[in-house]
Amino acid sequence: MLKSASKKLLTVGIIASSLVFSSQAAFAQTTISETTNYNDDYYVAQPIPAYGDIAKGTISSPIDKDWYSIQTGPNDGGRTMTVFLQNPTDSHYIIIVNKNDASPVNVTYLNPGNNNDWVMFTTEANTRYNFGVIRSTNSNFDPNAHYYLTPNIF
Ligand SMILES: [Ca+2]
Ligand SMILES: [Ca+2]
Repeated sequence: MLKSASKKLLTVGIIASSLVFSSQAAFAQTTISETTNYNDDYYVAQPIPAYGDIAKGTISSPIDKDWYSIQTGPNDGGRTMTVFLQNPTDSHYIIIVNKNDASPVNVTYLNPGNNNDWVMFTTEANTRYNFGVIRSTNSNFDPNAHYYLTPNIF
């Protein structure tokens, strides 16, 4: 009786650890740090390697702009991309989105009125999406506090 109970526990334990391993593999995230001074416009955007990766940077002056980009693949047409910007507590930065050579993108704001900015739009295949992080008008900025920008696709 005792033997079969511990066998069962062992089995549950193995399943639980394989779930942990597989979810870690599925959600592995790379964090890239901004390349200081060379990211102030969309045409020098810093590539984010993969959906779910995190770009980490700072707004270092009132007019600092930080651009990042991600490239969609041939099968990504008609999907939904979200871009989440986690801001420092006392600073409100916003996301600007355009595509390729500054073509406009219609975005929906998912978190209006809150400090973190979060946008959503429908993707086209084989397209470079550019994300600018800028200080919102009249917002404080903190050159020592990081923001974290994450694009995801669904
Ligand atoms: Ca910066
Ligand atoms: Ca910059």
